[in-house]
Amino acid sequence: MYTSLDDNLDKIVRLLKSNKPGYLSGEHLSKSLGLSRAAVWKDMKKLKSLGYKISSRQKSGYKLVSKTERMLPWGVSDGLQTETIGRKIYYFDTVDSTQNFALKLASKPYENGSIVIAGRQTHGRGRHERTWISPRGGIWLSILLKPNFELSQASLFPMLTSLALAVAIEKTLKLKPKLKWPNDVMLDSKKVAGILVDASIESNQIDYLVIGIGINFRIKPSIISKSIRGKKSFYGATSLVGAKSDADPTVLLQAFLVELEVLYNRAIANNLRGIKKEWEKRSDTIGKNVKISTPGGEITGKAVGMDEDGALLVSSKGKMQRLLVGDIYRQR
Ligand code: BTX
Repeated sequence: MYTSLDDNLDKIVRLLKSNKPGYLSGEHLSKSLGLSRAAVWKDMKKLKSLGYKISSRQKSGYKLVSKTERMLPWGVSDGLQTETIGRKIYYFDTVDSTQNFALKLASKPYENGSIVIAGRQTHGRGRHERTWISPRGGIWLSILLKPNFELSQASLFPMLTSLALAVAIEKTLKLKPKLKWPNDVMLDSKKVAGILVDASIESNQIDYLVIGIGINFRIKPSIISKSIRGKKSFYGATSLVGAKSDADPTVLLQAFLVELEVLYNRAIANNLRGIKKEWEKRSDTIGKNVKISTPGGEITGKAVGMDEDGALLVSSKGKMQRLLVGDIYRQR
């Protein structure tokens, strides 16, 4: 695991970057960092194994040729314009589920806003303990928040998160994703990202929330469809960018964290006006005839809108139903 507190690696990358395109001598690096030459060499080896291309020459030292695609903590925090979200970043090259690790962090102090990122997950989770396929090339992350909210506001978070992600995708990749209630981000009618919110409640207040976001950034959709074909909840997966695109996942991630913090602060200030409208504008659900599986049974009707808590309003058999949880199995 790497964290944003892994000082040496962060400092070496900064020094190499600031000296681009020249070489930095091992001696200069070891003096600036207060490390032995052998320790610098070891850290260089570590950085190379993390995907940084570093050229080393015996007489000249080290030169950064290109940065890594991995969303390492110091790369994500470099230039990140947020105050709370992402203040502390944990990165795993491989982990069972970022959600599980973030849930463990929840009991510790000073972790409000911490994020956990993984290069790949072996046991990624969707809602209701479904499997979330998380190969390399995706953005798999969890965000820990400790908001002072009432329980009834928990349903806001899938809405805020999916909206923030859609806006960030629009801004950074110039794509037009659609939102499917309650938590899917779609491209070409296929799922490109999913959101999961685990909440811990104490006496009707939210104690903490862990928001899990899975984004198929640069993956082969066939890997996903092969693994889950035939499941009722699967309606096709797609990737935001193709294998040959040079789009940088860190740019999208940073933009997303900024948008999310803006919306989160608006929710804290109870200024939700406009958010519902922004979500509905991108919605692929509103106005459609839908079939929804809910804990109370199946509902068929027309999705007419969403309320400010993120609940879906469905007109069914002459009655208006307000749904806080559910899965849409058909919409047309
Ligand atoms: P969901 O219940 O809405 O969607 C899960 C369903 O989506 C699966 O049953 C399957 O049909 C389909 N699916 C699985 N993997 C993919 C994929 N990569 N792309 C498209 N469709 C897929 C959505 O739950 C919540 C996903 C949250 C994932 C994040 S990743 C970081 C964090 N850690 C973790 O374990 N989960 C969250």
